[in-house]
Amino acid sequence: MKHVAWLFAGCMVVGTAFAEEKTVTLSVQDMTCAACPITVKKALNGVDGVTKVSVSLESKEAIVTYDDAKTKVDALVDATTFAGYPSKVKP
Ligand SMILES: [Cu+2]
Repeated sequence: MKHVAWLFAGCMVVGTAFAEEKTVTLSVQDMTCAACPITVKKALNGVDGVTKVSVSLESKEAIVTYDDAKTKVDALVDATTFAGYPSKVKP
C-alpha cells in the first residue's frame, strides 16, 4: 500500500513539471458596461485549464492564468470571441 502511495506522488511531481502555468493579457475592446467583464470572465473560466481570470473594464483587458498543458492562448481568444467579445493577445 505504501508503494502505491509513492507511485501517485511520483506522478503528481512529473505532472507539474510538464504543465507550465502561464499568464496572458488579452485586450478586449468591446467591453462597454459593468456587465461585460462578468460575461468575459465567465467565458474564460469555462475553458478547461484556466486557473485564474481577472477582467478590468477600465483597461479593457483580461488577465488569464492557465495551464499550458491543458489549453492554449487561441482557445482563450476563441472563448471570449464566442461570448461576443473578440480579444487580442497583448504583447
Ligand atoms: Cu456590457
